[in-house]
Amino acid sequence: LARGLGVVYKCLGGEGAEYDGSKDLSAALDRMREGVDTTAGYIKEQGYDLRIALEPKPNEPRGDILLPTVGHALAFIAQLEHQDIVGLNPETGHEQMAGLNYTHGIAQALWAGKLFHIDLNGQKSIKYDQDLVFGHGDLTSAFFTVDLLENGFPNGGPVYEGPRHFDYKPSRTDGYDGVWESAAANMSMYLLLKERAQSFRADPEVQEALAASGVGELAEPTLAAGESTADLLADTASFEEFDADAAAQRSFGFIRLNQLALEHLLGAR
Ligand SMILES: [Mn+2]
Repeated sequence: LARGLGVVYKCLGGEGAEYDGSKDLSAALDRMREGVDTTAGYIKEQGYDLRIALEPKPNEPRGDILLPTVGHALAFIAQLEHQDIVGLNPETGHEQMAGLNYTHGIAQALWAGKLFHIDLNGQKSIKYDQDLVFGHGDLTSAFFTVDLLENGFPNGGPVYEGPRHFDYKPSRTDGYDGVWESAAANMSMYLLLKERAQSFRADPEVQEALAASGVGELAEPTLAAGESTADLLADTASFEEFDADAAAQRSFGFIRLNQLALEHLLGAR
């Protein structure tokens, strides 16, 4: 399934099982690996400008789909011969059907250089695949998804440069006009959240709260440049003389930071 920008093959979203005794899971994974590698090898052999993006999903239509989440798919890709042209197309609702955090999922795919494409939509917790308009499910999660896609990680790092794509279904209760209106609603929600996320990042109070929460400190490596594990062991400040009580005095202010995010999301700032 060609989807533009060299991304193809929204695949393996339906292969699974109802009955564990009916499957040899090791052989099933071998066959999936063979299938993807054969296709990827053919793409290279023909010189096509195509890449493969796997779209994980935990269930539906099968009771248990193989490669149910972003994490499973990343581990599968690491076993491939042609892993350089195989990545992910994570869908908002699919991760949320597994009770997982979609923003965390795409963040790890981005960190691994595997976020080839995205399917944005809305889902209300663990149930059937709803494919609602983006933002019409978990709105707070949608805000942080757009914040990551548009503003990147707080301390820099890989940036998503692929299409902003929606995979939703118009509601059966809407008429033909509603099909177009709901398609526009996805784009409108994304642009509204983009404006809100930019307002969040630009707020000096947010910048100060991010610093107080130690978000910048996360970018500091454990070992300084040139420092060895022997140096670390010799440094008594990191264990023997570490003052746990003093460290426990620090308040990280995560709730204040989250409240600031929600106030920006609601347009109260
Ligand atoms: Mn999809």
